[in-house]
Amino acid sequence: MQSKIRKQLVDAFTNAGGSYLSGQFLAELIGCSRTAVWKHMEELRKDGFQLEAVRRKGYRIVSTPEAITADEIRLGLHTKFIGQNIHYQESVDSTQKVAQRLANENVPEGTVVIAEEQLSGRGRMGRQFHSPKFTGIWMSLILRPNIPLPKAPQLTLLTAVAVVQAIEEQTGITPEIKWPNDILLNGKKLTGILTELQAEADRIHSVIIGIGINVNQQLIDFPEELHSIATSLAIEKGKKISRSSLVRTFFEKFEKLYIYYLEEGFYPIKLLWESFAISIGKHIKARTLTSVIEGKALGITEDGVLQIEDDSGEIHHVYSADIEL
Ligand code: BT5
Repeated sequence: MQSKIRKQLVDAFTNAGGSYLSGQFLAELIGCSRTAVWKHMEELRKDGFQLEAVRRKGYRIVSTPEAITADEIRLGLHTKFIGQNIHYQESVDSTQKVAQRLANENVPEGTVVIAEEQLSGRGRMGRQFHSPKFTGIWMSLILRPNIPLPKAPQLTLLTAVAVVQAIEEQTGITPEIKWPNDILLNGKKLTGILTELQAEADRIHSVIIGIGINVNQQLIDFPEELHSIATSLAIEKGKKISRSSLVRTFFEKFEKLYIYYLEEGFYPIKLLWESFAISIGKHIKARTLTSVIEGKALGITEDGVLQIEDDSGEIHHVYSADIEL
């Protein structure tokens, strides 16, 4: 639906204050047929509006979807800098792209870009990340840590720990982490993390951490090819979860871990990470860009590199790969 029509409809219902608006009235308002009005209303329904349609009376909005605007999130947020500066957009191609632009404009550390939907959400290596409207948390966090370039992947692991802690606190469910960037629930992907860098020589200018959390999708909201591999918190819990509370809790957990990390180094984070990791001690297959390494996952090094021992006892260091359990 064009955003202009959508705004006209939402404004009309807001002004009507809970009363019914007839199909005829709405058709005249936006200049289309009554069948087209019906189609627009179905789209609003898909976007999370709860609607009521009554013959001869028309339509009424019973409830609007929970938004994750800056105001909504900042209310009751207890952080020093993470999430204190939020750029909210209803629709973007990718929050990573917006964050990259902002990072070049020297916005403060901890600035977050968050959107209700991404039209071309990105995964690693040019893959797509499905990010439908009003259902999940699609955001990018801008950091400027004073750490050497090779240590940047540690931030992906730190982020995964913060996401697990936030989900645990908000829902009572403890998901598991699959190295390096997936968070799984009952074997299905709940969250993906994408860390991108802006650096000169070996000096980090900014680290942009993209986080996509499936929150309130139902199975039908996922495209067919993800049905067997993806899940959401609502599917697992059987009820909707407040996205803004989850975002706030994530910011608070993240900030604590990040400050701790900058002061104490990676070791304490590594221990937390390992306590939530599923692959450690298991036989796994790591597909890198150039080879496949099979063996027992021993753990991660101080730098966040995965160690795999193959059948001949040789230990491999894996910097980037897709893991099959
Ligand atoms: C990732 O890549 O999992 C990183 C995803 C990062 C997404 C965030 S959202 C905010 C920010 N802005 C962006 O544009 N991106 C970041 P990777 O490990 O390459 O996994 C991608 C694969 O996950 C796809 O090929 C699908 O198989 C699967 N997938 C796609 N969308 C999914 C979803 N919503 N839930 C679960 N799995 C999904």
